[in-house]
Amino acid sequence: MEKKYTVIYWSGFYYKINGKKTFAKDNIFQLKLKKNQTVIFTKIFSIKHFPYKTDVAACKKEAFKIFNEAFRSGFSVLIREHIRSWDKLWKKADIIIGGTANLQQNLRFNIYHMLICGHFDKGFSSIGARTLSGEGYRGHIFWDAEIFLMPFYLFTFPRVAKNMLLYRHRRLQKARELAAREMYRGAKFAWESADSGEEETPEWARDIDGTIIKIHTHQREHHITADIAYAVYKYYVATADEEFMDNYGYEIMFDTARFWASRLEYNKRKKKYEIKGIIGPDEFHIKVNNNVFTNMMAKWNLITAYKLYCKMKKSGSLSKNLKKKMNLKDAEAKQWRTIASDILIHIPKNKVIEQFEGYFKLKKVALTQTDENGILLLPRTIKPKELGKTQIVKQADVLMLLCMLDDVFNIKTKIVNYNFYISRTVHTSSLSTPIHSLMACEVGDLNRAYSFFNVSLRADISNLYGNTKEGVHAASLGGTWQAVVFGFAGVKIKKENLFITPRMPRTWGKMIFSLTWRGYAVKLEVTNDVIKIKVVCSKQKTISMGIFDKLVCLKTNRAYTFKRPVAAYREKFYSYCL
Ligand code: IFM
Repeated sequence: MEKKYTVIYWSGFYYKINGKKTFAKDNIFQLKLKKNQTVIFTKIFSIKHFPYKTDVAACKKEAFKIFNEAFRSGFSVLIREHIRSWDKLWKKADIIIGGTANLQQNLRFNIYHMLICGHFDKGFSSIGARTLSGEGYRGHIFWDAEIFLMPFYLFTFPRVAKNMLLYRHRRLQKARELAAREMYRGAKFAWESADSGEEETPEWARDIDGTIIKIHTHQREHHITADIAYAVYKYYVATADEEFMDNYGYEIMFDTARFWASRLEYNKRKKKYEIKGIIGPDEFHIKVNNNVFTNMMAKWNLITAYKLYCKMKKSGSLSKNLKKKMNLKDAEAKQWRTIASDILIHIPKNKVIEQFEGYFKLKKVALTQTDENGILLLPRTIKPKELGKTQIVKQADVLMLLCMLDDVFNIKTKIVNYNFYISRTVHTSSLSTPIHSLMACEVGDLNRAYSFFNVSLRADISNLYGNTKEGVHAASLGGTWQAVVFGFAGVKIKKENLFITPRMPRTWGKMIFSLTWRGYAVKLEVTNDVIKIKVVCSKQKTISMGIFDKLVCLKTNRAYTFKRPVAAYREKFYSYCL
């Protein structure tokens, strides 16, 4: 294997007797001590990595400087700094819920795990499906990172969110190679990615019953490419970081659109573009045609790229460099729009959306048993390899779409689809319950929203999937946060404004939390009836916010209190509550 990094480790010991500090020259200590005398040993170490083949002597010197400063300053100074740093992190990330102590503790367990796995390393790394807490999935990075975890960072530490996207940008060239390898254009991101961005999905893995099966996700689960573009756009909306877009974001948006334009096949008979032989988020059904999630996300990717292209052109900010680098012409961008409007997508208004072509014809299995958390159980009579022939769904797929492209669908469509798919979904992936909790909030089924949330919240602290020893489930950490903030607190981005309309379980009383939005710190204290809000910023400004579904103008650094306006709505709302 190619060597890529130099890792330098420095460590040192000192001990204290009667307050006198002695730096150890060796690991063997010979001390003359009196009876009951106390000796305090302290070991301090530091680890730093450098690119391989850089001047090792210089690296050693640099690493030593960092270590030596820490070593000389002593443990008490280091621990004080450590506590101060943690205080700062919690100030931004904590969510205080007036529920039970247990709930608060479990939620902090989730947040803590996200705090320890976020990076600021300019895209050197991102976050694996089991973080660094275990060896599950070999540390590989999936869509879990951008779609499930990233929102937490985006609204607390946007630099980490940026880092995750830089990780993808640094591997864009590899993604182009992956596309070209399959005769596509643009960039196709690896389903499982690691250091180089190469496709790392193993050929074989264990199925849910423990049998070894062939894996197809790397060949067919293409939606990750649109998911990454989606995350880039969300980052842009929430931060307005033009510099990021100019240097990295637009390139990802355009290269992914280019991929979809080549991936979609034109069906002359149907006069439509389609995507065949795909795996959607529901991995029980492999090699399906026109999975609505994938088709819609491809369409979203193409249209958004087209709109951004036009916006840049109009404002004159489309850099010659980028155009030249990508050999991008107006005709190509127009073609994205044309293809997008002709993709085969059947979304009947207020009716159930078929997950993929032929799904409705599959065997309907009545799922009657639940576990102690209310999660539907797979009937023992069905073997994993037969699942593809049934309507049983592994994890949110159509509902994932309704959640991600929230503003495209009306509430009736959401309710109908929610009711249809919850009776068919067995949540064998930890990615499923948080999305169901969110969707249950959205359609007013607060009872189930709470049950799904409770499973997501306790996925690892209660080892609900039986495999926490392989590491915590990163997507579940981020998904739980989304269920709390986007679900129960009702935070939403609508037409580029931040809205908040809480719908919390009554036992929670109130929620206190902060969000970072376009450089502002938004401090919130909410109950179902009252929102207290203060937008903190170093400058005096006015910003628009959606409060209880109504857009209002707020002055920065001023505290506001809003009451839920319509009493009738309040009663209706409470009838849903726990
Ligand atoms: O990314 C997920 C996928 O959606 C379901 N199987 C596990 C992967 C890693 O968490």
